[in-house]
Amino acid sequence: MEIVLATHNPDKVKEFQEILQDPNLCFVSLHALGLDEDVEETGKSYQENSDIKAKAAYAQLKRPVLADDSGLSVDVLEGYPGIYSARFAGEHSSYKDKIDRLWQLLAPFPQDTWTASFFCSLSYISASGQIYHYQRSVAGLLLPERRGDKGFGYDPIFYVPSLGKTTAELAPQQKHSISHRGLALRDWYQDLKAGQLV
Ligand code: ITT
Repeated sequence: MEIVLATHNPDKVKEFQEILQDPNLCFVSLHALGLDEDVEETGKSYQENSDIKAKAAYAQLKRPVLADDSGLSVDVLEGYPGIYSARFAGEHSSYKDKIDRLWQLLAPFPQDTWTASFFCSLSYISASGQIYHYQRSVAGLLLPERRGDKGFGYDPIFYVPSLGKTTAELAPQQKHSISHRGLALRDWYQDLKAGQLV
Protein backbone atom coordinates (compact mmCIF):
# COMPACT_ATOMS: atom_id res chain seq x y z
CA MET A 1 0.00 0.00 0.00
CA GLU A 2 1.28 3.46 -0.90
CA ILE A 3 0.66 6.41 1.42
CA VAL A 4 1.54 10.01 0.63
CA LEU A 5 3.37 11.84 3.42
CA ALA A 6 2.06 15.40 3.39
CA THR A 7 5.22 17.06 4.68
CA HIS A 8 8.05 19.09 3.22
CA ASN A 9 10.43 18.21 6.02
CA PRO A 10 12.89 15.50 4.85
CA ASP A 11 13.81 14.68 8.48
CA LYS A 12 10.20 13.70 9.15
CA VAL A 13 10.10 11.60 5.96
CA LYS A 14 13.21 9.74 7.08
CA GLU A 15 11.70 9.04 10.50
CA PHE A 16 8.39 7.80 9.05
CA GLN A 17 10.32 5.40 6.84
CA GLU A 18 12.40 4.16 9.78
CA ILE A 19 9.57 3.75 12.32
CA LEU A 20 7.50 1.16 10.46
CA GLN A 21 9.46 -1.58 8.79
CA ASP A 22 6.63 -3.06 6.75
CA PRO A 23 7.60 -4.09 3.20
CA ASN A 24 3.92 -3.83 2.19
CA LEU A 25 3.74 -0.18 3.19
CA CYS A 26 5.42 2.47 1.11
CA PHE A 27 5.55 6.16 2.07
CA VAL A 28 5.94 8.66 -0.77
CA SER A 29 6.88 12.27 -0.02
CA LEU A 30 5.32 15.32 -1.64
CA HIS A 31 8.77 16.19 -2.95
CA ALA A 32 9.01 12.83 -4.75
CA LEU A 33 5.66 13.66 -6.41
CA GLY A 34 6.96 17.05 -7.55
CA LEU A 35 4.72 18.96 -5.11
CA ASP A 36 7.07 21.41 -3.41
CA GLU A 37 4.70 24.23 -2.60
CA ASP A 38 4.17 24.88 1.13
CA VAL A 39 0.64 25.20 2.51
CA GLU A 40 0.01 27.98 5.05
CA GLU A 41 -0.39 26.63 8.58
CA THR A 42 -3.16 28.88 9.90
CA GLY A 43 -4.53 26.49 12.54
CA LYS A 44 -4.68 27.19 16.28
CA SER A 45 -3.70 23.68 17.33
CA TYR A 46 -1.43 20.84 16.20
CA GLN A 47 -4.51 18.96 14.97
CA GLU A 48 -5.90 21.88 12.98
CA ASN A 49 -2.54 22.24 11.26
CA SER A 50 -2.12 18.54 10.46
CA ASP A 51 -5.66 18.60 9.04
CA ILE A 52 -4.77 21.59 6.83
CA LYS A 53 -1.70 19.77 5.44
CA ALA A 54 -3.56 16.48 4.91
CA LYS A 55 -6.56 18.12 3.23
CA ALA A 56 -4.39 20.20 0.89
CA ALA A 57 -2.52 17.10 -0.31
CA TYR A 58 -5.67 14.99 -0.58
CA ALA A 59 -7.41 17.71 -2.63
CA GLN A 60 -4.58 17.54 -5.17
CA LEU A 61 -3.94 13.81 -5.21
CA LYS A 62 -7.14 12.02 -4.14
CA ARG A 63 -5.01 9.27 -2.62
CA PRO A 64 -4.46 8.22 1.02
CA VAL A 65 -2.37 10.85 2.79
CA LEU A 66 -0.80 11.18 6.21
CA ALA A 67 0.22 14.59 7.60
CA ASP A 68 2.26 15.41 10.71
CA ASP A 69 2.16 18.60 12.70
CA SER A 70 4.57 18.54 15.57
CA GLY A 71 6.54 20.78 17.87
CA LEU A 72 8.00 21.44 21.25
CA SER A 73 5.78 22.86 23.98
CA VAL A 74 7.76 24.38 26.86
CA ASP A 75 6.02 24.54 30.24
CA VAL A 76 7.48 27.81 31.60
CA LEU A 77 6.71 29.44 28.23
CA GLU A 78 3.07 28.32 28.55
CA GLY A 79 3.36 25.89 25.66
CA TYR A 80 5.34 28.15 23.34
CA PRO A 81 6.78 27.68 20.71
CA GLY A 82 4.35 24.75 20.23
CA ILE A 83 2.68 25.00 16.83
CA TYR A 84 5.19 27.74 15.96
CA SER A 85 8.24 25.50 16.59
CA ALA A 86 9.34 25.47 12.95
CA ARG A 87 9.16 29.23 12.36
CA PHE A 88 9.23 31.18 15.64
CA ALA A 89 12.93 32.06 15.17
CA GLY A 90 12.32 33.31 11.63
CA GLU A 91 10.81 31.88 8.44
CA HIS A 92 14.12 30.46 7.17
CA SER A 93 15.83 29.86 10.50
CA SER A 94 18.09 26.82 10.88
CA TYR A 95 17.69 24.24 13.64
CA LYS A 96 20.68 25.92 15.32
CA ASP A 97 18.92 29.33 15.21
CA LYS A 98 15.79 27.85 16.78
CA ILE A 99 17.68 26.32 19.71
CA ASP A 100 19.62 29.58 20.27
CA ARG A 101 16.36 31.56 20.28
CA LEU A 102 14.77 29.10 22.69
CA TRP A 103 17.71 29.46 25.11
CA GLN A 104 17.24 33.25 25.02
CA LEU A 105 13.59 32.83 26.02
CA LEU A 106 14.49 30.33 28.74
CA ALA A 107 17.34 32.38 30.22
CA PRO A 108 15.19 34.12 32.91
CA PHE A 109 13.99 30.78 34.30
CA PRO A 110 15.96 28.35 36.53
CA GLN A 111 17.24 25.37 34.52
CA ASP A 112 15.41 22.80 36.63
CA THR A 113 12.10 24.32 35.44
CA TRP A 114 12.90 23.81 31.74
CA THR A 115 10.46 20.93 31.29
CA ALA A 116 8.94 20.46 27.85
CA SER A 117 7.08 17.98 25.67
CA PHE A 118 7.29 17.06 22.04
CA PHE A 119 3.83 16.71 20.48
CA CYS A 120 2.84 15.00 17.27
CA SER A 121 -0.56 15.21 15.62
CA LEU A 122 -1.18 12.91 12.69
CA SER A 123 -4.10 13.39 10.32
CA TYR A 124 -4.80 10.54 7.95
CA ILE A 125 -7.21 10.77 5.03
CA SER A 126 -8.17 7.37 3.67
CA ALA A 127 -8.90 6.49 0.04
CA SER A 128 -12.61 7.21 0.66
CA GLY A 129 -11.87 10.69 2.04
CA GLN A 130 -12.49 9.92 5.76
CA ILE A 131 -10.21 11.75 8.20
CA TYR A 132 -8.65 10.09 11.26
CA HIS A 133 -6.61 11.66 14.08
CA TYR A 134 -3.75 10.48 16.29
CA GLN A 135 -1.91 12.52 18.94
CA ARG A 136 0.97 11.58 21.18
CA SER A 137 3.60 13.35 23.23
CA VAL A 138 6.82 12.66 25.13
CA ALA A 139 8.00 14.63 28.15
CA GLY A 140 11.56 15.72 28.84
CA LEU A 141 13.83 18.42 30.19
CA LEU A 142 15.67 20.98 28.05
CA LEU A 143 19.43 21.28 28.48
CA PRO A 144 21.58 24.42 28.34
CA GLU A 145 24.03 22.65 25.98
CA ARG A 146 23.73 20.42 22.91
CA ARG A 147 24.39 16.68 23.28
CA GLY A 148 24.42 14.13 20.45
CA ASP A 149 24.34 14.33 16.69
CA LYS A 150 21.42 12.10 15.72
CA GLY A 151 17.82 13.08 15.05
CA PHE A 152 16.99 16.65 14.05
CA GLY A 153 15.48 19.90 15.30
CA TYR A 154 15.43 20.19 19.09
CA ASP A 155 16.73 16.65 19.69
CA PRO A 156 20.23 17.77 20.88
CA ILE A 157 18.71 19.62 23.87
CA PHE A 158 15.74 17.34 24.62
CA TYR A 159 16.85 15.21 27.58
CA VAL A 160 14.82 12.16 28.60
CA PRO A 161 15.49 11.64 32.33
CA SER A 162 14.48 7.94 32.37
CA LEU A 163 17.11 7.18 29.69
CA GLY A 164 19.76 9.67 30.85
CA LYS A 165 20.23 10.88 27.26
CA THR A 166 19.00 13.45 24.80
CA THR A 167 16.98 12.18 21.85
CA ALA A 168 19.98 13.12 19.68
CA GLU A 169 22.11 10.62 21.66
CA LEU A 170 19.68 7.75 21.11
CA ALA A 171 19.96 5.31 18.21
CA PRO A 172 17.10 6.03 15.77
CA GLN A 173 15.03 3.00 16.82
CA GLN A 174 15.48 3.93 20.51
CA LYS A 175 14.19 7.43 19.81
CA HIS A 176 11.25 6.06 17.81
CA SER A 177 10.31 3.65 20.61
CA ILE A 178 9.53 6.56 22.95
CA SER A 179 8.99 9.52 20.65
CA HIS A 180 5.79 11.48 19.98
CA ARG A 181 6.01 10.53 16.27
CA GLY A 182 6.89 6.87 16.89
CA LEU A 183 3.97 6.44 19.31
CA ALA A 184 1.43 8.25 17.11
CA LEU A 185 2.50 6.41 13.96
CA ARG A 186 2.29 3.01 15.64
CA ASP A 187 -1.24 3.87 16.88
CA TRP A 188 -2.19 4.72 13.29
CA TYR A 189 -0.57 1.54 11.97
CA GLN A 190 -2.45 -0.64 14.44
CA ASP A 191 -5.77 0.77 13.21
CA LEU A 192 -4.67 0.43 9.58
CA LYS A 193 -3.74 -3.24 10.09
CA ALA A 194 -7.05 -3.84 11.89
CA GLY A 195 -8.86 -2.60 8.78
CA GLN A 196 -10.42 0.32 10.67
CA LEU A 197 -9.26 3.10 8.37
CA VAL A 198 -11.73 2.78 5.53
P1 ITT B 1 5.95 20.28 7.41
O1 ITT B 1 4.99 21.32 7.92
O2 ITT B 1 6.19 20.36 5.96
O3 ITT B 1 5.54 18.88 7.85
P2 ITT B 1 7.77 21.50 9.31
O4 ITT B 1 9.18 21.24 9.73
O5 ITT B 1 7.42 22.92 8.95
O6 ITT B 1 7.40 20.52 8.09
P3 ITT B 1 6.04 21.53 11.63
O7 ITT B 1 5.31 22.77 11.29
O8 ITT B 1 5.24 20.37 12.15
O9 ITT B 1 6.83 20.93 10.40
O10 ITT B 1 7.19 21.91 12.67
C1 ITT B 1 7.78 20.92 13.44
C2 ITT B 1 9.07 21.46 14.03
O11 ITT B 1 9.18 20.97 15.39
C3 ITT B 1 10.27 20.88 13.29
O12 ITT B 1 10.68 21.70 12.23
C4 ITT B 1 11.31 20.75 14.40
O13 ITT B 1 11.92 22.00 14.59
C5 ITT B 1 10.44 20.43 15.62
N1 ITT B 1 10.31 18.96 15.79
C6 ITT B 1 9.24 18.17 15.48
N2 ITT B 1 9.49 16.88 15.73
C7 ITT B 1 10.74 16.83 16.21
C8 ITT B 1 11.57 15.78 16.63
O14 ITT B 1 11.19 14.51 16.57
N3 ITT B 1 12.79 16.09 17.05
C9 ITT B 1 13.22 17.37 17.10
N4 ITT B 1 12.52 18.42 16.69
C10 ITT B 1 11.27 18.17 16.25
